[in-house]
Amino acid sequence: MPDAKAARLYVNGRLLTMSASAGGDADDSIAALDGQIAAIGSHAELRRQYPDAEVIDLDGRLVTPGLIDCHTHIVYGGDRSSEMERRLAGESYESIARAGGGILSTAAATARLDEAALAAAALPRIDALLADGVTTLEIKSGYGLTLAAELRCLQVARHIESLRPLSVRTTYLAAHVVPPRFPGGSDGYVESLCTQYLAAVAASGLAHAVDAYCETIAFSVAQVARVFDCAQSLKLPVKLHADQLSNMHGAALAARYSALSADHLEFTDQAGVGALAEAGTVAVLLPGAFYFLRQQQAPPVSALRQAGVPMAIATDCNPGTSPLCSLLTAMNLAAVQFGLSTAECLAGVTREAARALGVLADRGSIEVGKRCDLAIWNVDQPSALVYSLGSRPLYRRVWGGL
Ligand code: DI6
Ligand code: FE
Repeated sequence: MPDAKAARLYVNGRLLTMSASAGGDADDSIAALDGQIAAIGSHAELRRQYPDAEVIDLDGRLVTPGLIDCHTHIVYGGDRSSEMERRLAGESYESIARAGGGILSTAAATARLDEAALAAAALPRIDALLADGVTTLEIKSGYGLTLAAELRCLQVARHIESLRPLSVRTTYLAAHVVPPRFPGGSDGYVESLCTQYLAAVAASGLAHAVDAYCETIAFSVAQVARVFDCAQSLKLPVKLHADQLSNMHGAALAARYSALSADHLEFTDQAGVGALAEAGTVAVLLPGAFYFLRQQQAPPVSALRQAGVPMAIATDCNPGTSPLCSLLTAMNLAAVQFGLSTAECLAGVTREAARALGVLADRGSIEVGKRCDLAIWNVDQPSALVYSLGSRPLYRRVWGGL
């Protein structure tokens, strides 16, 4: 095993730092020490500063921050490919969900797997993301219908960090689906979330944030507000599945709670965009779900851009609406379907994705003092990462300096 404490120099790269401060023109090298970026400078400079360092020559390759997938539901059991056939035959996502398919069918399959089997099911999907240069991954629970099952999924998500060289940020997707025959229905379920489950998850230390699904087929604004009040009293930051299938005014709701992010936003109106801008909440665009559901109305990208709302892009990897395990593909979909520029796409999977997770202070750009998480690419120019589909351009990934 290489020693993370020893200095390593990544030299002769073309650095796309994604940082606000412009670096020197001659900066082509990065010194990694103790998992962090200790210095950025010219090859000669850094050799002088770190004469004993191991040197890795990048031969002029493009270097970006390691990619960050800031919205996934990647830990689950089962297979819903048959649902795709039903949808191709004309059934809607909502009607399948109402008939007990959808999230509930994944929940049933998830309940049948123990921790080892859940991790084994998730790993191929995670490995696909690693092959795209992902170094930080958000994973939501939400397919467990009991508190115990939710904690199990969060535990598995955390355990992924010991199985792969990767940082995981976990989110308790508290209000995702109402367990069947729950006493008191959805209100009863929200009551249990607020009086028991959220406190238990907070005490477990297994969640970095709390999420909810605000939709006609899921939870109402009033119900989500209750969950968010409770999360905030437990000092857990919130984020929201907002305005994906209808305008529930979810963006404004997320903004009201200073959410880290509001995700989807296909039906968000101008007032919602203004609220996000005011709150500094990140808009997380999920073009895989838009594509897979064959939606017609794209999120209000020009309005978001004009209002200065930061935009991130994620896979939303989930078995029902976005079976997508490629963040590079998500960038392409965001460019082609939503009209993001290639620069916006690249910021969306690095700096803005870090902002959406509340971890911008230590990752998301190549800057001294941040984690040394890098993706090194076999491409001539950054736009090539957005342009092609399925070309596997990653040369090498660096996580924590190694
Ligand atoms: N995230 C979700 O939680 C839902 N859609 C989305 O983008 C439903 C996922 C599912 O059908 O399993
Ligand atoms: Fe989602």
